[in-house]
Amino acid sequence: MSETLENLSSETRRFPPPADLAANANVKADAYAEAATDRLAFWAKQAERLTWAKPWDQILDWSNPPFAKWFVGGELNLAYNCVDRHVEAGLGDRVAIHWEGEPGDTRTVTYSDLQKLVSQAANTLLELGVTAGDRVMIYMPMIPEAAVAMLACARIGATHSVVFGGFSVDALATRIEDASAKVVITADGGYRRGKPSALKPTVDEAVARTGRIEHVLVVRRTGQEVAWTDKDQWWHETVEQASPEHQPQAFDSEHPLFILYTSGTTGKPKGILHTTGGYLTQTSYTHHAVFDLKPETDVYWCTADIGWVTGHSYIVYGPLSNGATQVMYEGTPDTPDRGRFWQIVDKYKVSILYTAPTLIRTMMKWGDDIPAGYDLSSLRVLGSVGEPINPEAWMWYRQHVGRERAPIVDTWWQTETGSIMISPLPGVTETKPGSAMTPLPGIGADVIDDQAQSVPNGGGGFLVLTEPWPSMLRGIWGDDQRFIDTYWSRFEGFYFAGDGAKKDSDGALWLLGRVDDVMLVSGHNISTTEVESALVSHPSVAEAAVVGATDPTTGQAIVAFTIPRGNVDAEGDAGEQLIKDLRDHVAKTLGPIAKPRQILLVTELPKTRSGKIMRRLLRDVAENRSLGDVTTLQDSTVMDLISSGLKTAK
Ligand code: 6R9
Repeated sequence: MSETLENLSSETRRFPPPADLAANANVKADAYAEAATDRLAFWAKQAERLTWAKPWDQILDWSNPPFAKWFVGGELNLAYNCVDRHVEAGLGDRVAIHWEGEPGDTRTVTYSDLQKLVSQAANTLLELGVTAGDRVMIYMPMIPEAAVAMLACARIGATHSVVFGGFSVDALATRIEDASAKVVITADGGYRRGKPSALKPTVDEAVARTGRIEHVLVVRRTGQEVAWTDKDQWWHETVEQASPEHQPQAFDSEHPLFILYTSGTTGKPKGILHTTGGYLTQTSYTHHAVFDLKPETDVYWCTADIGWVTGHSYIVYGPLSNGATQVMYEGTPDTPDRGRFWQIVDKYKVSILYTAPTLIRTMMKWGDDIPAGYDLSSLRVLGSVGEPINPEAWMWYRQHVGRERAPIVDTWWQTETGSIMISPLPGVTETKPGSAMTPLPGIGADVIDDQAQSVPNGGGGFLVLTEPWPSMLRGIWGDDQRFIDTYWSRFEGFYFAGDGAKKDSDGALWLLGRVDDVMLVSGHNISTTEVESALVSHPSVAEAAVVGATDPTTGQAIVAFTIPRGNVDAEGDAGEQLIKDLRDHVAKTLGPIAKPRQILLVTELPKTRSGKIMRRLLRDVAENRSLGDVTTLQDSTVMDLISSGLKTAK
């Protein structure tokens, strides 16, 4: 790969923070200076937001890089920090979770309720023979019991590993094996798209295949008929009958909290390991700082699934450690209709919304009139995570959801980083549509070239993290060498994130997508993100995914898969004209080098369960290959649609 990633687009719009928010912000500009003066003292101060049973002796032990230890010698219980201490502080009646089932059934879970449920689940796990250090798999729909299960594990020191409900038998069985788990917590099913969707049969098959699992705990959610073995126990017959008294025991700051698997591009999935004290310190601080959470008045809603790291850090650990009141939604955004998200915001008066670019682009595609039909005036901070957010999607979010008032925080981070690393602060940062802006206080990040030299402003290259951070992964489960090889070997002394990025003339950071996705066209490295953003900036386009396909003349050529907006005629001649207009539009916006060789109009794009576009599969289509691994695809029929569309387009 040659020196830099091409740096094509230019964006001049600027949005200062609202004055009232800035005046009352949880975190102000001085935090940057404070952290720069003494980074470790800054993190120690944030760790004091938590309740420790035993104070630490040392803030950071980095004597054996890349294996970090934070708050060495300290002891705490995470469930106590997320639940009991709020009850002890007299906040037991505060709502922790406003749960909204897809069919419209609801539950209200207070912090007192949560304390009872988590204690009961902890007692049940202990009765099933789970002890500190054991691994427990969680394969659940988005119901409060999913959060309860995670907290119950944390409470007794068991390490949880959540697998997206809906992943295949294969995916679940491999993860059970890799983690050598002994218990699975699941449900009969959950509701998706208006129908009960079964989970238990997948667990049954995976359990039969691995032979490792001793017990399966099953929540009854849908009431579907389920097969039963002597390993199975109903949640309502065990947990709900168990004693609600459980004394939490403190664990070492470096006690393993969870393993979360990320699908590598090749080979077996990586079990990313997170531990206790540093992880909670940074999730708690970043949730407080980036979303400006005021726990007494805000209603927070993160639309992620619990099976994604975003659900771990910003539904369970961050918000609950801060005593937040939050919404949790079980289902899909278009059930019973496309206004469902806005109806929920309106109903619960959500003030902080954290969602993903894929959803924002979907909402754009559905049309402006849908959010316009709801009262969204409660919203005061909007967050984005998961992919680069295209400037036009950012603007749409600002105008149609934030109604030109609410600041947007575009938060860059990874399963591996555990918490948000690069993001605006809503009361401090003047934002630019499409930029994640700057590293948070206490975080070291840079963009470097092939030679590991920091690029000047205006340059592009590889995003790296330059200092250890409290919620950093502690390794890959069972594979230290792979941990070193994957993240710490490409550039000496830096954590390599695998993302391309550029610094603009002010030094703000723009994420350009995974470096594996970068295209090499006639000797130029072009980022998929910039071409996609140029396409999305055309008024007829809702979403676009761009890949580089082998080309005899240019090495690689740009192939774009594009979803037109809902009101656009893309049939026959109109479609041909649109394709021509779009090719010209990209050439005009970014330069002729970025003009796509081919544009295909499609109705869907292949995405992971967390909403990331799977460009690898589109590359297979564009190069006429059979498809690679599709087990992490959200909807497996999408690829058939795209392949057949491609044939008619040729
Ligand atoms: C939290 C999460 C990590 C990868 C990451 C990057 C992409 C996430 C982003 C973003 C641009 C953002 N990513 N947030 N890219 N801007 N605000 O998504 O974790 O599922 O492990 O994915 O997602 O490519 O490297 P994970």
